[in-house]
Amino acid sequence: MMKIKIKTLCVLLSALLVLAVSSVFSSNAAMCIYTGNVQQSTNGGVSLKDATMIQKYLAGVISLTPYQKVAGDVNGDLTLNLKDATMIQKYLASLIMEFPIGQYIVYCVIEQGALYTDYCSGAATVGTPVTITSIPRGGIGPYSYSVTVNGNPIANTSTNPSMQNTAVWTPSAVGTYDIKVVFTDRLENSETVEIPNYQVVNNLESGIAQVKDFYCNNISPEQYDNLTFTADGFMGTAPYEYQFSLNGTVVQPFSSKNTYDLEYNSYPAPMNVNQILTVEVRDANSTAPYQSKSITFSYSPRLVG
Ligand SMILES: [Ca+2]
Repeated sequence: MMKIKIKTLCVLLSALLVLAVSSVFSSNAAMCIYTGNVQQSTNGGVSLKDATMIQKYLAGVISLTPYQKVAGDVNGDLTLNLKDATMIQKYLASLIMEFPIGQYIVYCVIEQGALYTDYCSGAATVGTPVTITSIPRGGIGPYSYSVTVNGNPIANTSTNPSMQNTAVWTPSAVGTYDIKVVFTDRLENSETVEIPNYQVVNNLESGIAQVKDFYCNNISPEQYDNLTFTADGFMGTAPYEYQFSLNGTVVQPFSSKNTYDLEYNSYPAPMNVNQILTVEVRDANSTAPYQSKSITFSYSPRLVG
């Protein structure tokens, strides 16, 4: 017995995903996995052979690709076990009409998302715990994260790779560091993001406001991604005010708002050319010199898959 799903539905969903302008998903090559279709039959159908393949895999008789394992996890508990084989049998016997995970998974290729620290380069001092956050785009989660500094796994991370997208690193010496995160999705596809030349200093001048962090939600934007830049001030005297400039022109004057939203239709032309977004931070004593940080970014054409 084989149940064949309507493939056009999945194709349609893929197309809708492409049309949905979102910075969470990339439009690059939207793809589809038919759940239950462990044997990868081209019509996307599910048959008894799929349940049998899971059983053989569990018995160590055959191996399955990561793709096949995701397809076989029909109950969506992130593991492939006998429950999935049984559920496929129930589905074929029409005891259930659909799988808990749904009949298909639409996804895009894994891509660089965001990578940032709660102390930007030059704002971290020796002995300060620095939280490194990375956010992948695309792929199929959950993701695992391997975080290294100068090639060494972070000591206080209990497991590396870890399933947490944050890691805490406490620099013990002044210097320049390379922070690197490799994230891997359930299909075992990986992407690497990196902060090179991260500066750790001995101390900061406490009397004036400093930029504690400044980051963008997307480090490899495409044509129709909306971007959000976030900054935080510290030192000096709170509260802080923030002013944002794009390529030297003020686009958001000083205010308490610490984020700047760059809508995709406000991108400065042309594509693939470096743009510079600068934040200035001033504290309650605005006579103090403003501290500034910049992010250089560019955006590429959206490739419609
Ligand atoms: Ca499962």
